[in-house]
Amino acid sequence: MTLKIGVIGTGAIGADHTRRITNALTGAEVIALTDVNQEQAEKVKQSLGLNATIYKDGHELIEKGRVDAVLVTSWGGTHEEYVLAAIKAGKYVFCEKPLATTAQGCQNIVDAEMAAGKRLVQVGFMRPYDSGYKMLKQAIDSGAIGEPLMIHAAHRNPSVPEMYITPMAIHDTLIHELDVFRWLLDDEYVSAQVVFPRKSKYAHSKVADPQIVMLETKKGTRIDVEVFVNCQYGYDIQCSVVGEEGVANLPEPQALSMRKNANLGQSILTDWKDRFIESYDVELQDFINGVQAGKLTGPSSWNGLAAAVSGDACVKAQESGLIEPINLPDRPAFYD
Ligand code: NAI
Ligand code: NAD
Ligand code: ISE
Repeated sequence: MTLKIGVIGTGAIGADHTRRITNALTGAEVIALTDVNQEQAEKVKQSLGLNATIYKDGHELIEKGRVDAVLVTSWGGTHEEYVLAAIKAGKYVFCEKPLATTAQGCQNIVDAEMAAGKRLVQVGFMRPYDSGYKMLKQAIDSGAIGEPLMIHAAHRNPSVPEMYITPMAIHDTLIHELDVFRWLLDDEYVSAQVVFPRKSKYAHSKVADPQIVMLETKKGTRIDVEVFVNCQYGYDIQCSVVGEEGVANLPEPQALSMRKNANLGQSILTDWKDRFIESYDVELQDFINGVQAGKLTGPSSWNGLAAAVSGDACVKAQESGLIEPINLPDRPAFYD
C-alpha cells in the first residue's frame, strides 16, 4: 500500500521533504498540500509535478484530505495545533522540531497521544540518524574514550531572518543539541545557564548573537554549546566529547580537498539542507516504514517534551542570567 501523505507548510523544509518523498524515498506519495501562503503550495505542486490537492488550511487537509499521515513543516509556533488535530483524527504525524515551542504545548501532545492509545507522532530530530553522530555514540557506548566528562559543541548558521528572535536560539536551533545529547550520553539535564558574549555586528536588533549555553547532566557531565546564527562563513555543526581516556570529534562532512594558488583548502557547507541530507532521508523513510508497519520507533513526543522542558529552562536562563534547574517528569511506560 502506498501511504498517502499531506504536508502542512511547504516552505524550505516542507518543500524539501515533499521532494524526498516524491523522488528519493519509497512507499509514500504526497497527495495534499497547504500553506498560509497558497502560492508557495502551488509552486511546490507545480515544480514537482504532483497530483495533489491544495487545501485552505491544515485543519481542512487533516479532515478532508483522505491522507494516512500528515507532515507538519510550518513554523514552530503552529505545530502544536496541527499535531493535536492529527491525533484527534487518528492520523499518524511527522512533526518538524520543535514539537511545540513550550513544554506545556508538548505535554498537551503527550496527553492526547496517550489518550489515543498508540504512538502516532514522530518528531523531526534527525541527528540520531546521522552517521557521524552514530559514530560518536558508538565511541561513548563502547567505552573507547572512557566515561564522557565534557562536551564542547557549536551550532553555527551563516545568518537568520528578522523573524528569528533571541528565544529561537533555544527552541529553533539549540533544540537539536538538547535532543541529541540526551541520546548520546543516555543521561538527563539538571540545570542550564546562558551567557552572552559581545554581540556580532551582523546580528539584527531582536536577536542576541552569539550565545553560550551551559548544561549539567545528572551524572555530572558538563556541556557548553556556542549558538552563533550570524557567523557568516557557513553552516557548521561541531561536537567534541571529552572522555576519561580520549576525545571523540563529530566527523566533518565529506568535502573535496583542493591544492590551488599556493593554498590547501576545502569548502564548508552553507545550507542545513545539505549538512544532514542523508539523515533527513533516513528519518523520513523510517517514519513511512513505521506507519506501514503500524509501529513508530523514531524520536517520540516524549523526546519532544524532554527537549522542550530543557528549552524552557534555557529561555528562562537567557532572561534571568542565573543557573536554572531542569526538572523532567518521569517517563510514562507508554514511551518505553
Ligand atoms: P519556512 O519559513 O521556510 O517554511 C515554513 C512554511 O510554513 C512557510 O511556507 C509558511 O508559509 C508555512 N506556514 C507557516 N505557518 C503555517 C500555517 N499555520 N499553516 C500552513 N503553513 C504555514 O521554514 P522552514 O525553515 O521550512 O522551517 C519549518 C519548520 O521546520 C520549523 O519548525 C523548523 O524548525 C523546522 N526545520 C527543521 C530543520 C531540521 O533540521 N530538522 C531544518 C529547518 C527547519
Ligand atoms: P519556512 O519559513 O521556509 O517554511 C515554513 C512554511 O510554513 C512557510 O511556507 C509558511 O508559509 C508555512 N506556514 C507557516 N505557518 C503556517 C500555517 N499555520 N499553516 C500552514 N503553513 C504555514 O521554514 P522552514 O525552514 O521550512 O522551517 C519549518 C519548520 O521546519 C520549522 O519548525 C523548523 O524548525 C523546522 N526545520 C527543521 C530543520 C531540521 O534540521 N530538522 C531544518 C529546517 C527547519
Ligand atoms: C532550523 O530551523 C534548523 O532546524 C536548522 O537545523 C538549524 O541549524 C537552524 O538554526 C534552525 O533555524
